[in-house]
Parts: sequence; structure tokens; C-alpha cells
Amino acid sequence: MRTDFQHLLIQQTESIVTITMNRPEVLNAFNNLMLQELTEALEAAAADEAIRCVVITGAGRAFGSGQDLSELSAVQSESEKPISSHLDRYHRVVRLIHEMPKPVIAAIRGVAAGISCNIALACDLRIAADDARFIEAFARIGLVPDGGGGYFLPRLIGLGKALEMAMLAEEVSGPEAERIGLVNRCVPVDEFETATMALAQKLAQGPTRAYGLIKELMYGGLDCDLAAALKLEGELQDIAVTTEDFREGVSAFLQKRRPRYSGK
Ligand code: LHQ
Repeated sequence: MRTDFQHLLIQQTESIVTITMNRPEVLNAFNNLMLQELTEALEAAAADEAIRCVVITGAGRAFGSGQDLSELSAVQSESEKPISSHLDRYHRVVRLIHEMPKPVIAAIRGVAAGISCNIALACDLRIAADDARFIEAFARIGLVPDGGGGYFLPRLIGLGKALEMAMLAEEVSGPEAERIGLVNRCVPVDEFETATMALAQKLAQGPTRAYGLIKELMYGGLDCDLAAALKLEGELQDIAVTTEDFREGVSAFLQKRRPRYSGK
């Protein structure tokens, strides 16, 4: 994967790639270039079979502060297109995360506001430091949640809490985010990096094909009835049983040893 980005840091450790959004002077707000670079990095991570887990995080004291508001007028006047055509670029990122057949973790330190918060929600798992601050900042400036927030937020924390976060636009701390299910786990700041890498390593050493199928099953099951969900389950299990990892999982169990998953 290319590593010479202007606003991203890329670190690859064995089969884990960590993508760090790197505009700390504006709390990693998205300008057009960072958005374009994030899209490119995610496309590369999705296509690279050697990468079995992706971590998205922010440099410095924040995960991200959303759209760079100082660039908004430039974005709005861009060939007089509606703002939704700018949002399409964010939607590409959301869909890349959602659809890539491997786990994507958001690792959140400090503030995650606006569309940065919602990109974290599109990831499969979220780990937060206890200094994390989640803000659906949109209503503070008269906007609706974008970047998939209207889809992911009520599904993760329920409609009542989602409306509260979206309308009041108040900060939700890391520990509170863990309590309401907005993040999977919240850890002390000084354990954050170690805990993030431990989680990424566990996933990177797991049955990657099954993880991709689990994404399809869980996300596919959100919007269908039981009959369709059971049909999908059967189709995906038909694929899972053909994987090397399934054979390895069963052999390891019978031989009373830890499995060594190849991800194939
Ligand atoms: C920033 C930003 C920022 C530029 C901090 N931009 N500089 C909307 C419309 C259209 C299309 C696409 O999508 C969107 C989606 C969105 O994301 S809308 C929501 C945009 N984000 C916001 O409204 C959040 C704006 N930021 C804040 O409210 C605060 O900065 C938060 C609560 C994030 C952090 O507060 P503090 O920890 O007190 O930090 P700070 O405010 O002092 O910020 C540090 C610096 O970062 C500061 O610059 P300075 O030169 O004074 O040090 C800020 O101006 C800059 N910054 N967010 N989004």
C-alpha cells in the first residue's frame, strides 16, 4: 500500500494496517485531500489479501472534528452542485468500511465530532480511550447527521438515545459511550494503544473469511425478516464450510491445540 500521503500516516505491522488521519492542528478535520486519501487507503486495504484487519484512528488529541468548516464555503460553491454531491465522497468511505470483507476498527482518542464520529460508527468495532468525546455536532450548526449517522446511530444505541445525541448534540464521554453501546470497550488513555493493537491482533489472527461473512450476515440481517435472515445464514454457512480456516478450526479443536488461521 502507498504510504506517502499528505494527511494520513500509514503503519503496517504484519497483517494489520493502521490508518491515522493526520491534521492535528484542526483536530483532524476533513479537507478534500484527506477525504480523498482516506478513500484511496481504504480501497488499497480492502483489495490487499495480506491485510486482515484495518484500524482507523486520529493523530494527536482527537479522532476527528468532522468536515473542515473553513473549507465549507469552497465546497458549497464548487460548480454549484448540491452539498449531497460532496457527501457522496464521504459515502464512498462509509461503504468501503461497511463492505470490505475484513474487520475494521475505529480507535478513538479525544473528540470524534460530526462526520468523523459517524465514520467511527460505520466501523465494525470501536475502542475508545476514557478521554473520548463523541459529539453529533450537526444540530449545533443547523444540520442533520450525515455520513451514515442516521442509519448507524439508532441501530447501535436505539432510537431514543440516537435522537437525544442528534438533537441535543451534547458530548458523550468514553465511559458513557461504552455503557450505551456506542463503543465496544473503553480503556484508560495510557492503555489505549496497547489495547487497540491487542484487539487488532486478535482479529488479524482470526478466521478472516468467516469475519467477512459475519459482516454480511449481521448487516444483511438488519433489514430483513426472519425467513430471509435464515436463508442468508444458510448461504453464508455453505461458503464458510469450504474455507481452510474451518478445516483448521475443527482440526485444532480435535487435536486440543490453538488454531492457526491462514485467513483463507
Ligand atoms: C476546526 C474544526 C473543524 C475546522 C476544530 N473545521 N477547524 C457537513 C456539511 C457538509 C458536508 C459534509 O459534511 C458535513 C459534516 C460535518 O462534519 S458537520 C460538523 C462539522 N464539525 C463541527 O461542527 C465541529 C466543530 N468543532 C468544534 O465544535 C470543536 O472544535 C470541538 C468540540 C470538536 C473540539 O473543541 P475543543 O477541544 O475546545 O477544540 P477547539 O475548538 O479549540 O479546536 C482546536 C482547533 O481546531 C481550533 O483551531 P485554533 O486555530 O483556534 O487552534 C479549531 O478552530 C480547529 N477546528 N474543529 N471542523
